Amino acid sequence: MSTAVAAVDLGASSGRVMVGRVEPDRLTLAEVTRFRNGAIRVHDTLHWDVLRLYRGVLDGLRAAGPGMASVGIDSWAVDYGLLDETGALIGNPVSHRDDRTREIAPRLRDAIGADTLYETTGLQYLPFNTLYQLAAEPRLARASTLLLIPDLLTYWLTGDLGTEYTNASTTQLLDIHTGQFSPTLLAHVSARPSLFPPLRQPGSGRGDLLPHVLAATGLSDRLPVTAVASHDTASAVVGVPAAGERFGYVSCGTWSLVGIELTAPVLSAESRAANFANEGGVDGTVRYLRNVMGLWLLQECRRVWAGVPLDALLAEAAAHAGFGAVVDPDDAVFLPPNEAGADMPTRIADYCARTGQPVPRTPGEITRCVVDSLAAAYRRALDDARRLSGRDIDVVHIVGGGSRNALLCQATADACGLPVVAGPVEAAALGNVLVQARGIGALPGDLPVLRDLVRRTQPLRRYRPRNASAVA
Ligand code: LFR
Repeated sequence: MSTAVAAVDLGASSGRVMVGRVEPDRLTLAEVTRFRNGAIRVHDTLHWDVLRLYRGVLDGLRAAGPGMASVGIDSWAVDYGLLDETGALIGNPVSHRDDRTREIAPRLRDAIGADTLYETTGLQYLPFNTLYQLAAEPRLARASTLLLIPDLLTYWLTGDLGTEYTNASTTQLLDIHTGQFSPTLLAHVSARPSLFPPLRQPGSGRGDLLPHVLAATGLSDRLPVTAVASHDTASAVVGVPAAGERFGYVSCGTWSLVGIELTAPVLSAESRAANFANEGGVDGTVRYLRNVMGLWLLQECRRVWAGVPLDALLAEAAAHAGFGAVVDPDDAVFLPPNEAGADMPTRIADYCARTGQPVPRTPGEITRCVVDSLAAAYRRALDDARRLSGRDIDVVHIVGGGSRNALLCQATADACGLPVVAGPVEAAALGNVLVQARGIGALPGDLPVLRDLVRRTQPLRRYRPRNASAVA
């Protein structure tokens, strides 16, 4: 018998609601709605339009129709909404690309001590981690409750106040040794210990849709929300179709999250220096990874080159093999959106000029530069992960939207000198579906079993390395 669940997967550039159908030997996914997302600048602040996202979720549940056994929500990490004591949202959530933490983040890191912070949380330094956002948060004194984005939407759907664990692990406020919020770190940002509602584990129930939500979605039966790995990257890692343990992954969307899966964190000084994060995964796993700026670079360029189709860009880029210029995609100059200053093509050209490289000018040249830069950054991250953890890998899995980009997949295989398996595109939604299905008892199995189902049922493409890397 097949079980159908609705997976809500929210990304920085789009949100979608998908219906997943699960049987012991079948796993299908159908998109029922897709809606645009993007940060909106109002005066000096970049906001998320979270009510619009909520509407997208309600429309999606209506389109999914009756017959769903459960709903699960995942989204990008670290960003949050604040509730006052009546449960009302205080203002719109602020995007992590807002520059409000630029000065306070390094100051707070140094005040706490970068080594203490790493030993306590195991997280990489990213100036937008929730810890730093709270240090820059003028609304905090008025707030009773903080909810990460999927938890905020869950609260609106069912009334449940909780903090899902995998997403909580990205806040840099969770103590990796106790698995609980660190009172000391909360005190550093003057946050009350009660600010975060209780932790929820992936697979646990989060209540049923409220009566007015059922009415708004045209549904009549009881419909439970199930906690998934609500950090989209954690869901995507569940959806990696790997066999065994010796694999690296690139969860490739707006961000690229590059790493390996471990059973215990790596908290060494070398690991901190390499800026690796030990994020929480399902079933006690550790997502040992580094953030690479990802397709954001190309997405921002494409907003400037409006109208040039991606296929045409990639074909032009392919013709520029050996163009030669690479940027460090993680340089802070690439983090903000175009609106904040120079547009992305200009920032990339300036970087190449500043570093004495050939300067890419045309969209094709710039696209080539971005693809090669990402492949080189993936190689560096995977080399570091192997070295720092002692875990070797035989294959790189690229999942998410970027797995469709054949030029990037081949460049990654070439740069890493390893075979690349590309797909599934919707790894996060599949991970979301699988954890829900398991949570409601419709699918037995541990992570390898879930991944085996993905591997047997989803279309995948393989790329062989062509020559041991010419890319630095
Ligand atoms: C990917 C992601 C990354 C996180 C970034 C910001 O969508 O969730 O894992 O570092 O967005 O939240």
